[in-house]
Amino acid sequence: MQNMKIGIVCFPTYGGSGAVATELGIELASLGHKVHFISYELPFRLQHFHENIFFHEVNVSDYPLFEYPPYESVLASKIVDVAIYEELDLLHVHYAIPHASVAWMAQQILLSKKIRLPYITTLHGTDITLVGRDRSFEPIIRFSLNKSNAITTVSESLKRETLEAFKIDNKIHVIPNFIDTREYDRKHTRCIKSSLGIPNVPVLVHISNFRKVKRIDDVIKIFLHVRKEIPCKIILAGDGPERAMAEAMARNSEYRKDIIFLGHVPNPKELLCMADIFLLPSQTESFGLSALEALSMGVPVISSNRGGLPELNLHGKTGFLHKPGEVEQMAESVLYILNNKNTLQKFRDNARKQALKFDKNKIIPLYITLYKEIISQNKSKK
Ligand code: GMT
Repeated sequence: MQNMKIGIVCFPTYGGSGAVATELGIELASLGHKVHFISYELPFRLQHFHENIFFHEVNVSDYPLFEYPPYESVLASKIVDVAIYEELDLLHVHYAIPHASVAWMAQQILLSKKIRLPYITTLHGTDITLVGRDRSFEPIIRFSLNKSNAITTVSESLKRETLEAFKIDNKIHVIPNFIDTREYDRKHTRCIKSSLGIPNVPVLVHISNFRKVKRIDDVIKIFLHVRKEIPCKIILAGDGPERAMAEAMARNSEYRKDIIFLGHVPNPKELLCMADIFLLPSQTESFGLSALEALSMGVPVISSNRGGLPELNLHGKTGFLHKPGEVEQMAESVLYILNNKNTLQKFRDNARKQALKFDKNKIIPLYITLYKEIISQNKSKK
């Protein structure tokens, strides 16, 4: 099959799904495929000019008549436009809500013009959590998933959860998150702890969008337990709704000088290269891309044991897993690793070895194979 023309719809802001969608697009483009990103903003990881990558902005005007901007309708029209004029072979949407239902709408409009555009939906987790909280989303998610030409989830755990939450007739393909292990390599990253005024003490790192699901209060609690035992620092990167609460916790503590809030960092590896431990005590993670980034940089991970995390973080090898909220146990695991240089080195080596299993060169071909299968099925229907 010749080079493909792929449309990618994703949320552009900070977050794992946008990162996965963008890195996938960049890799496909580097292999010669034409990639058309369709989103309301330039995806945050699309910082440079790339050959074969095109961006189509979904511009929702503020009509005084509407209380809610008609984002879905504008997106559907944009997909139709791009599909016709760029002759897309396939559309890949990230998130069922609202992208899968919009993809179906666009597909129907195109069909009325005798154009068949297959779409693949990748689930990243929050759709399923959302439905757990609000069943009113169930009909639209179930419908748009069953109408997808293929569904992928980022872990076995998310596949199980999806099948439990919805009656799905389609096959679900598990394609985990991936990483460029050559880029995320401690050996090739110039790292200067002193640039953050950090003396030679262990550094704990947490990176997220500070949503409630990340349990940022637990991150601070774990650190305070560890800090009582040994001198160390923690760097928290990212921003979001829980940041003010976390800052208040830090400011009220006697160790406030050891807790650094950095805000958004454009390139996590520049921070992870300073880290001795990565903390991810989330209530759940469908995969945990930030933990994979840490492992690839040779940083052991102390995480919760929910969602897809046990598929990535190996208990007693690449880090430790505990139930959400078990902050003392998590702190003990941090101390166990930090208290002995050889133990830390062993965990670092295991972390790197585990990350290599998720290298982009192993995972991206899984998407390409699926794309080709769906495109050729679509062509045979014509
Ligand atoms: O973790 C977040 O809050 C961001 C979220 C997103 O949609 O961008 O991440 C989800 O998708 C990532 C990429 O597949 C996964 O690595 C994250 O584990 C997942 N987050 C959750 O399940 C909470």
